Amino acid sequence: MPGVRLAIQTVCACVLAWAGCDRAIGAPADWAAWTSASGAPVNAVSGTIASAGGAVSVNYTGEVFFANINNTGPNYYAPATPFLSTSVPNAPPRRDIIGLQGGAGSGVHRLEFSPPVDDPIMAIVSLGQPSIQVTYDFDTPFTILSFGPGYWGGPGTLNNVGGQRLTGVEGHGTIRFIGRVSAITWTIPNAETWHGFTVGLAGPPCPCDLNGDTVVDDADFVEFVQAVNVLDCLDPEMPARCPSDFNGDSVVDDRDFVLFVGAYNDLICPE
Ligand SMILES: [Ca+2]
Ligand SMILES: [Ca+2]
Ligand SMILES: [Ca+2]
Repeated sequence: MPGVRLAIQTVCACVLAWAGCDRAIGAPADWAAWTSASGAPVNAVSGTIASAGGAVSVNYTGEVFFANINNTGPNYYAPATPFLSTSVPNAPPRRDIIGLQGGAGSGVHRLEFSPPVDDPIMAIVSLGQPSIQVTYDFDTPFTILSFGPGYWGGPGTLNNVGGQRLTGVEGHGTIRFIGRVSAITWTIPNAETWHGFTVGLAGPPCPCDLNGDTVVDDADFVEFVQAVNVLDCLDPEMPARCPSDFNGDSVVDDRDFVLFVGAYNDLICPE
């Protein structure tokens, strides 16, 4: 449908000019729901990540300063900015967080995923303080996706200092572990009160390819328009998991269209 493509591209150009946006983003990440805590004091927290590939059980064991589960407590993921990147367009939507102190004697902190997962992500709140740098010494390689000032202010810095070590100076942000993992462990050599985390799975890198043929073209646009007409992700008419909601706000509207046209202009999905 070359005529249709031309028409869409014309619209795209206008929307992109208006939005100042020329890059597609990843699909929304699926963040964990932490639902139970055990031990006195608490030393184990468990939950679930509802992902496109099915539910993943996630269990944390080790030192716990506090655990906010079942979406209770302050929203330490606000502002969302430090957690957002082209790979992760949405901050954790629940308030669930596992708070740590670390330090000598805090032992091994351990996360287990069942079944194993590829490239899990971790949102971190307040690693260190402006005058105290804190290190997470992981057994798994990672990359930093985003960081910046957050709930507890700044500077908000996260640094990958090599040796699978992450340092934070009042660091808020998101990191991604590399590879398939069933468990991640880390130690925290120096104590600080406090820093916390949750985990999740990033969405696919080419979310606008709704039919999965590695290009974003008119066939995807047809599916997208159908989703726009339904609008609400909770509407039973909407395809399961609402794949056209690219920004994860539970509706399919103009904001998603802006993201779609960026990917449509690119045509070929990133590797
Ligand atoms: Ca802190
Ligand atoms: Ca496609
Ligand atoms: Ca949306």
